Amino acid sequence: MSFELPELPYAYEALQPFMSRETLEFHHDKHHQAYVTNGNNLLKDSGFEGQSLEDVVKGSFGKNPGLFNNAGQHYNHIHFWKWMKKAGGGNKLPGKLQAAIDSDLGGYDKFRTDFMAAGATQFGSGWCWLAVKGGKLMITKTPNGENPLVHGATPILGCDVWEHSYYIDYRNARPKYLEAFVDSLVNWEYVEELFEAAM
Ligand code: MN3
Repeated sequence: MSFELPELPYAYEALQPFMSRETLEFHHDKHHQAYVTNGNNLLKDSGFEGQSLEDVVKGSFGKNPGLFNNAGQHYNHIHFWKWMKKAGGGNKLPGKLQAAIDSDLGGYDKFRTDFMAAGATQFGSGWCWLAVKGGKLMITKTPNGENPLVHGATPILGCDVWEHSYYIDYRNARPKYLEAFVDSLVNWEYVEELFEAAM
């Protein structure tokens, strides 16, 4: 099995004005493609050939940093494209997910504040996450290409806070980008799908 760049699930203009065509062209066509290309080169003779992407990510963590960084970022970005949609975001969540956010995270408004704070306080490159661990929702953040999979949790929503994800549209204003992501881009139906699969 080798890594392959998936097509974006929408047109390059679909997320405007919150995320521009130019950002998606660089982020998907250049950055994600580089993780795929480098990951495939590093997969050769690594001992991880033929494993699923999730198993490569979990197995290479702490053992093969070059492969891990690229496989981790490939996994993260496959989902990142699907975590967004045109006219997404906001507080209209599917019922089961809403109930879990109420019981585990203190409700939608607190989730929104805490998720954005996790992204804003991740020092340098990384991701903020909504994940499931032990049947409960949690908010967390990770550096670089790391994700909750390597910490025994299942990511169900993640926001890329590497500068390549927001600098063209928001310059240094990471909090504004996080606000746009949560309020106007999140594909809650996909988050619910992953939530149900993780429970
Ligand atoms: Mn990225």
